[in-house]
Amino acid sequence: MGRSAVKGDFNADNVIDNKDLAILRTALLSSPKDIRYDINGDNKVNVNDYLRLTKMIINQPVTDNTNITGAFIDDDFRNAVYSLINKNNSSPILYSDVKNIQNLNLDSMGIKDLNGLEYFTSLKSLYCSNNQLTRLNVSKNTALTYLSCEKNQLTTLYSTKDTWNAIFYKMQYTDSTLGAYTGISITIKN
Ligand SMILES: [Ca+2]
Ligand SMILES: [Ca+2]
Repeated sequence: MGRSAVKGDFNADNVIDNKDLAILRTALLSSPKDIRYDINGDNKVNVNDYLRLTKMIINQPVTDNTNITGAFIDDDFRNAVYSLINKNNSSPILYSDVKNIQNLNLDSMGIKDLNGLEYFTSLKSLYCSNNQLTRLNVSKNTALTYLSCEKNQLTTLYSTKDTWNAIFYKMQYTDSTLGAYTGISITIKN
């Protein structure tokens, strides 16, 4: 266990994330229990510390320096982002790397999951046709006005009211002449 100024940062890499949870999980299984793993300050090391650390990780405010690499669970999407931001794939992807990106062209890249897209908070147009997406969540991309996502296996689309009402977007799903979206479940989150 290293030293870090960040509470719960057991591997001392200055972020609290799933790696620290994994270390805590191991600590919970060992005996006697090391009091340094007492996250909630009750002088006991148990599942409540695991729950507290999980909550701390989820509730972390996103800043420019937030390391969002772990959000990109799809290798092809993550590699596309690396090439877009001109970083090599041993560097962390930070929120500041993607937050100002307005256009994303991900056509025909074999992508199965666009987790991580939620950090593209300035995104105006998204092209992600000809991939293997089964769900698409653009509910955090509130600047989005254009979406092209045909030729996937989409069954679920999450959007927001404002984005949904943007021209060139709703039209794709309501104009039956486009026809490709029969059976898709659309969830409007606000
Ligand atoms: Ca850590
Ligand atoms: Ca505790």
